[in-house]
Amino acid sequence: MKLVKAVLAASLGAVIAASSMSVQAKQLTIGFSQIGAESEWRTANTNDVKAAAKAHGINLKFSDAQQKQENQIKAIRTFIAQKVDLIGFVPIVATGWDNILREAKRAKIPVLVMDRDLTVSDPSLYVAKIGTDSYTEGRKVFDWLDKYVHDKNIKPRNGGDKINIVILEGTVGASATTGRGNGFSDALKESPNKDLYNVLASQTGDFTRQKGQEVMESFLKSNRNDIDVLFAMNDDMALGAIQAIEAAGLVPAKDITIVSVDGVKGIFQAMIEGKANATVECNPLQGDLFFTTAEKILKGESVPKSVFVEEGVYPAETAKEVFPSRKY
Ligand code: GYE
Repeated sequence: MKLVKAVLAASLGAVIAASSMSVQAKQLTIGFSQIGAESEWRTANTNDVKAAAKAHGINLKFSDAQQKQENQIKAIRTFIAQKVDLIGFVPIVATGWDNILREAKRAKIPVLVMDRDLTVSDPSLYVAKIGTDSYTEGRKVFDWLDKYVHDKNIKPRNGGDKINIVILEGTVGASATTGRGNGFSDALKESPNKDLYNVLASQTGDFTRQKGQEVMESFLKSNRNDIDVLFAMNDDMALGAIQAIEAAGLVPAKDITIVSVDGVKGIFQAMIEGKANATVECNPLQGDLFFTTAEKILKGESVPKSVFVEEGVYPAETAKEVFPSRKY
C-alpha cells in the first residue's frame, strides 16, 4: 500500500512537473501580416522577421498582403479564427483598422504593430508599436540637405534665386509618407534659410522603383532645367529616378542633388558610383525587438507604447567605407 502511494505520489509529481514545464515551454504562435514586397527595404524587413521568429522559437504564420489593406484585414481575421497567441502587422496605411482590431480585442488576442504607425479611435486596440520614426527621418533629410547646399555652395541651375526641390512621396496614407513629409517641411520652415527653398512638385511614387522612375520622368518633362534637388521618400524611388535623370541627359548627384531614405545596398552602390548624394537610414531589422516585445506582452509584462529603432545618416563620402558592413 505504502509503495503504491509512493509510486502514485511520484508519478503525480512528475505529471505536475511535466505540465508546468510544458506551460513554460509552450511554443508561441504569432500571426504576422506584412504589406507586400514593394521595396528592397521591405524584403529585408520580411527576411529579418522570419529569421528572428526562428531564433526566438516562434511558430510564425506569415501572410503577404500584396500591397492591399483588404488582404491585411482578411489575414488578421484568419489569425483570430486560428486563435494565435498574438497578432503582428505593418499597417499599409494609417487608418481603417478600428473594426478588425475590435474583433481581435473581443477574442482577447493582443496586437503588436511593426514599422508604420496607425491612427485608431481607441488606443487600447493595440498594445504597442515598435519600429520606424518617419518624422525624425524627414527632419534629418532636410537638415542634411540644408547643410550640403551651404557647404557645397549649390546654386539654382536656372540662375534664379530659389533651390527647386521635387519630392517623390511614398504610398498615399502611409505613416511613412506623412511622417517623412511633415518632418521635412517642418525642418524647412524652421530653417533660417527657408526662403532659399521652393518645393516645385511633389507626387507619389508608391515606394517603388518603377513608379519613382515614371514620376521623375514627368517632373523632368515639365521642369527639366529647374530641378535642383530630389527628395525621394525611399531609396527604391531614388534608384528609379536616377534612370529617368540620366535618360533626360542630366547628371544625377551633380545637376540634381539626390537624397533619399532607407539605406539599402542599392543606394550605397549608387553613391559609390557617384549617382546619389545621401541616404537617411531607416532600419528594417526590427524582428528581434518585435519578438522580444511580443514575449514580454504574453508574459503579462508592461511595454512602452512606442519604441523606435536606431537610425543614422550616410552621405556619399562614407558609402565605400560603410558598404561592406551593411546588412541589408
Ligand atoms: O522606407 C520603404 C518601404 O514603412 C519605413 O516602406 C517603411 C517604408 C520604407 O516600402 O522603402
